[in-house]
Amino acid sequence: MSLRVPGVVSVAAVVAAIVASAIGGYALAGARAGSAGVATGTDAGLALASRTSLEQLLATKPITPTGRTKTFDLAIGETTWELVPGVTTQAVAVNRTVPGPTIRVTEGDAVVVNVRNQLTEPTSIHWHGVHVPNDQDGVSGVTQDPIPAGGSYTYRFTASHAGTFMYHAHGPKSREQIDRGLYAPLIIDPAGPDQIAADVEQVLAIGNWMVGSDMATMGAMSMDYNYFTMNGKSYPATTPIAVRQGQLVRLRIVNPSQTLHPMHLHGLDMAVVAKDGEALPQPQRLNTLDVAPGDTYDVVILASAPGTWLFHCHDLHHVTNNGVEPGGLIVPIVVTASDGPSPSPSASAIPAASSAAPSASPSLSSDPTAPASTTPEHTAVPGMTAMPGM
Ligand SMILES: [Cu+2]
Repeated sequence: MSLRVPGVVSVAAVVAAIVASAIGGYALAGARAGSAGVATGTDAGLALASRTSLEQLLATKPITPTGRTKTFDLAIGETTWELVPGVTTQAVAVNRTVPGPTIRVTEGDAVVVNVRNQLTEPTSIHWHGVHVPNDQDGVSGVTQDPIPAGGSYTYRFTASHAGTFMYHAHGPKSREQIDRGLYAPLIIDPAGPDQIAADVEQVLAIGNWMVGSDMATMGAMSMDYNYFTMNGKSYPATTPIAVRQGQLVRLRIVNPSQTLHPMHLHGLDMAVVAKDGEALPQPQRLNTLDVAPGDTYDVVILASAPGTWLFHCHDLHHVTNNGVEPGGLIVPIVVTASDGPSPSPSASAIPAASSAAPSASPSLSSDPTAPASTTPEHTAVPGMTAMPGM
């Protein structure tokens, strides 16, 4: 555009003002996103990346195969699941637990997952965030035929990169199946040392439920959720996280549910260190983290002050059980004074994830109640995992 024509100059000035306004708005949006932990730099929203820098950012990182194969057996079927004492529902569970057993492997491992569909409807499993061969991506009707009722499918992929991921239904009934519990964390540990070296680690998988509804017949847009769970349980049945003052706590949050959950921490701050498994270039300190559908986050908390600090969703509909507060997405974090008694095991959310996990077996199991089985050095356990020293 020419600046030699006065009329054009004034138009250009108006355009410049509009652009400046738009940039301001975008910067504001960036700041909001930043508050949710997704800022990627000090001037996120303003810096223009080059094609070269973007290609570098998105390049597939080479991985070194470990030479190990980890095999898991997942049996998908209906089971009666208790969300909170006295409230049960028919869940679509993996190995009869909600969430399903955490699959935990190391970057470069060969992963084999035998899925048996014991439902009366088709399904398939998607490895959310993992870079898998296209025909292993688990999308019914696109990358594979659905696994029919009574059928089986074996997925094979390499653990592509370290991070917090998940697996969930991706068949023709994925909405209902996920809402009824067909999801689980999938954690890939780095091949090298874990730089965060937290003292305590806890996986938290969020779920929304429509209890009392006939989910098979309700409209596709129904979002009448009335129970909300962390690792399959609604408060007060959620398991508190018990730590000692001064410990560093790593939370791996996965949200396979279909709504946003602004997770707020009382009394302490969190540092967001990774989103969708990808380490953020700059960890961000905050007290409320918007966890959108499909998101995973790694956050770190320094348990600097003793007390019972709530970690809860700030969409307050989500801290109710069928409309009654308090309930739903509340997890107490119990920090014991450094000179006080050790955290009580009964109040601890930190069962040691070890090869002694019940029913875990290094061999393939035909028992549908068994958690995912794998080799002894990495055993998946149902529901929560916590690995001191991770
Ligand atoms: Cu929420």
